[in-house]
Amino acid sequence: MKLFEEMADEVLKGNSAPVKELTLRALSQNISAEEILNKGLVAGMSVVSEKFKNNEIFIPEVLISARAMSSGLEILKPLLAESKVESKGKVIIGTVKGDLHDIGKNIVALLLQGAGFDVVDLGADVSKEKFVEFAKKEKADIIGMSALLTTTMLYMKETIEALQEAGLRQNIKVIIGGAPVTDSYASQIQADGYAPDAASAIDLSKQLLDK
Ligand code: B1M
Repeated sequence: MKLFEEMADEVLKGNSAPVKELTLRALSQNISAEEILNKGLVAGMSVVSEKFKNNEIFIPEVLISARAMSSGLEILKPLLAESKVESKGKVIIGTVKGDLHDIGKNIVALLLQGAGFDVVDLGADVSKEKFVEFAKKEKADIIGMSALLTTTMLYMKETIEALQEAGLRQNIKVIIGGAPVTDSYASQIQADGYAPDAASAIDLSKQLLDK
C-alpha cells in the first residue's frame, strides 16, 4: 500500500511531522493500529537497521529516525492498549543492564498491554536487582528481558540466576528477545522462551500462562 511505503520512507528520512500526519491519515481510513505499526513504522525502522548495519547511515540519523517513528507510535499507543479487557497476567519488562536500545522492547510492551496483560515497563539499562525487586513487589507472572547487544545479552543469564537466588524462579516465567538472541540461547540460560518479534512475544506469553 502506498501509504505504508510513504510512512516507512518518512521514518527513514527522520521526518516526524509527516509520520504523524500519515499515521492519522491511516487511522482515518480505518486501518488498525497494529497494521500501521507493523507495515508502516516498524517496516521503516527495519530499513534504518539495514542501512546502519551496512554503514550507509550513522548514529545521529538512526536517532532521528527513531524519534520520527516514536511520533507515530505515540498516536497509536492508546489504541494498541485499549483492547484490554481482563488481565491475562502481569509482565515486568525491561532492556537489560548496559543496553540502551528500547525501541523493540517498547513495541513488545505495548502489544502485550493491548493483548490484555498488565505491563510494568522498567525502561532500559535495568539491573538484575531491579528485576528481582519488581518481580517481588508486583507479584509478576512473567519477566521479559530485551537485549540488542551481544555483550549485554549475557546479562540475561545473570538476571535468571538472581531470580533463582531470590527464590522467585519457580513461580515466574522468563521470556527473552532482541536481535542477537536465539532460541538456543534461551535454552542454554534456561529461560522459558524466546520470541523473535513482538507478535510472537504475545503468543508465547499466552502459551506460558495457559491463557
Ligand atoms: Co545500536 N546497535 N548501538 N543503537 N542499533 C545495533 C543493535 C547493532 C546490531 C547495529 C550494527 O549492525 N552494528 C549493533 C550491535 C552489534 C552487536 O552487539 N552484535 C549496535 C551497536 C554496536 C550500538 C552501539 C555500541 C554503537 C556505538 O555507540 N558505537 C551503541 C550501544 C549503546 C548501548 O546500548 N549501550 C548503540 C546505540 C544505538 C542508538 C542509541 C543510536 C539506537 C538506539 C535508540 C533506542 O533504542 N532508543 C541504536 C539503534 C536504533 C540500533 C539498530 C539500528 C536498530 C535497533 C532497533 O531499534 N530495531 C540496531 C541494528 C539492528 O538491530 N539490526 C543496532 C527496530 C526494533 C523494532 O527491532 O529491537 O530487534 P528490535 O526488536 C524486535 C525484536 O528483536 C523483538 O521484537 C521487537 C519488535 O518486533 N524483541 C523482543 C525485542 N525485544 C524483545 C523482548 C521480548 C521478545 C521480543 O521478550 C521480552
